[in-house]
Amino acid sequence: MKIVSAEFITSVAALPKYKEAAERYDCPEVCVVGRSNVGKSTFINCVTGRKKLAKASVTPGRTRLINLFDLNKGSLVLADLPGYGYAAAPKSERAKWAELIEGYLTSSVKLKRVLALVDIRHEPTALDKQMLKYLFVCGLPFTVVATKCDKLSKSQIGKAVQTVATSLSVGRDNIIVFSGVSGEGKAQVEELFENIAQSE
Ligand SMILES: Nc1nc2c(ncn2[C@@H]2O[C@H](COP(=O)(O)OP(=O)(O)O)[C@@H](O)[C@H]2O)c(=O)[nH]1
Ligand SMILES: [Mg+2]
Repeated sequence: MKIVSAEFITSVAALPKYKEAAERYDCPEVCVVGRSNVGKSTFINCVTGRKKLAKASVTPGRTRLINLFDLNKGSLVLADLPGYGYAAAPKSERAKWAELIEGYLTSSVKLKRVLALVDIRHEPTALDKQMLKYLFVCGLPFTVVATKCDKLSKSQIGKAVQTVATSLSVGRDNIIVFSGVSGEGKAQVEELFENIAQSE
């Protein structure tokens, strides 16, 4: 699915507000999770072709909200979730984010796929592994997006993908190698969105 239109719907800071917002649309939903600074906003901007749709920031941990975007006028909703693992955040705040993310993941009836972003350059973090385990336990379909691949050479990418696959116990075919800079992997994401949008 080529994304020909992408529009910001709303930002919500709490689950009841999310549910209220979700009642107003009737299409499958895909969400983006990952630690703060992994490249979630950049991913959304690249995939939608709109450079400033999701705010990509140099200061990590700024997104404390679920941001909802409409793709192709009611074909698909994309949810940008708050990043986890921002160490500088106060513990109470981190707990609040975890509650929001977990609440969303377990109660969104429209959610059809979770895109779990990891940095291809690094071994997935303990929190990445925890997230993947959580998705698995909840029975939520997910695809791993290994991002920032423009930072590695071709041969390094092959090795790095294997590391990610092993570390997260997922098959290589469930990993999309992606770069928000070069656009690598964008076609695969479009194909995925197409399948999800048509599954309704
Ligand atoms: N080279 C490169 N940098 C990226 C990529 N994706 C994100 N970044 C950079 O990583 C930082 C965090 O990105 P952002 O999208 O704000 O991450 P978020 O916190 O997960 O939303 C920014 O400085 C981005 O420019 C990528 O694919 N390649
Ligand atoms: Mg962001």
